[in-house]
Amino acid sequence: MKTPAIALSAAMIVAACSAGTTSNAAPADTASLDASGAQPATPLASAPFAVQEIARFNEPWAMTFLPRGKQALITEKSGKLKLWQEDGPTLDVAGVPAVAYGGQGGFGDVILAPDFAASGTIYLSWVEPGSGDTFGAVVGKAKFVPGAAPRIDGLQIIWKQDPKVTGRGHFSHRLAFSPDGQYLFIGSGERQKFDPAQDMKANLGKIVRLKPDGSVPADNPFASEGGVTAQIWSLGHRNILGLAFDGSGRLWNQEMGPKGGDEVNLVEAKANYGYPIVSNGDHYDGRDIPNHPTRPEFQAPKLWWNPSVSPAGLVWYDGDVYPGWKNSLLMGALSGEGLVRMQIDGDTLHKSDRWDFGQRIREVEVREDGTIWLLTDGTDGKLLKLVPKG
Ligand SMILES: [Ca+2]
Ligand SMILES: [Ca+2]
Repeated sequence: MKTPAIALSAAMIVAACSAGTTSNAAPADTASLDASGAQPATPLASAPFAVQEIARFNEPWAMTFLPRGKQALITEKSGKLKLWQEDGPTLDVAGVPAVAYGGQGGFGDVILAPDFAASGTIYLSWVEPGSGDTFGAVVGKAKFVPGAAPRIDGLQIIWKQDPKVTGRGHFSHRLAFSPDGQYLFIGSGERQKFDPAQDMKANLGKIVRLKPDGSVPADNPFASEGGVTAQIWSLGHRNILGLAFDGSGRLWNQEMGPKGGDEVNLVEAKANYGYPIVSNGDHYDGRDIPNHPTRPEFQAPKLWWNPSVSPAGLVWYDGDVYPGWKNSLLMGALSGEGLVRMQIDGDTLHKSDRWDFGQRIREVEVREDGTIWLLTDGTDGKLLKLVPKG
């Protein structure tokens, strides 16, 4: 969809004004920007932070801080789990599974169990091969054992993508626990196969909801149907690369659209987000996919981007370190080479900032001290700290 010239010029004025603002309230004239696919990027020079390089990793994919934030676990796509230490060397964590590395696949997400302080349990996702030339993402839990030679013990697979299919794209395999610690949510991509996102006999193109041991909660919306259908929380998703709960306990996801149409959605039980029947993007070969407004029975995104920014990573921010950022969602961008901030305003999201890093951002995390840390993409991927400007 072509952006009307009048909307774009309004967007540029908003972007120019937002650099110096410290207000949580979005000006009324952001409405046209929020309702369009547009969001101009702002140079880093005007950002309320400086960017500090901390360390480098080989194709880092995801990270999570350990309690107190002096250490972090970082996955590398080719199959390593690293323990980064602020006051010590970065160490390899032993005992990790073999991963099917290639295309978009390999090691995926890493998160802490809600009871990590007592149990040491972590959750990991990765890609495993199936029969023939097929692949699928899996999720496992294990105990993290710290020390000079850190390792994981008792790795147990608790979930698998079903069915395994050919190709090495759109695994998603992003993980998030509900704030009450009772439910594990998994983003499961449609594996570049389109129709599985609407197929209730496949758990591809879905967000699934499990108990921490991988069993299906009795109150899942399709629990009575059994099989992988019982796992499904929401459907019609494409390639989910970020899940985050906000302070109200609501789940948000971002997902890559096809050619255009990247989305941020408010995730609701039983809701159908419409892919591949509708998208504000279109097929890469130029064939049309009807836009969301043509089929109001599907849940429309709260925000969307066209051209694509290629979202990666999503966190909810509630700190005070960067003025005016309280109650925001922060999302990395791969092709968009930057960081997107979205202010939450009730059920509305605003395109509040888009900072131009000139580097593909793969992952976003918040440390206990309220500072934001990023991973850049690629074989010389960087761990970056956003140091607030005084
Ligand atoms: Ca993370
Ligand atoms: Ca379309």
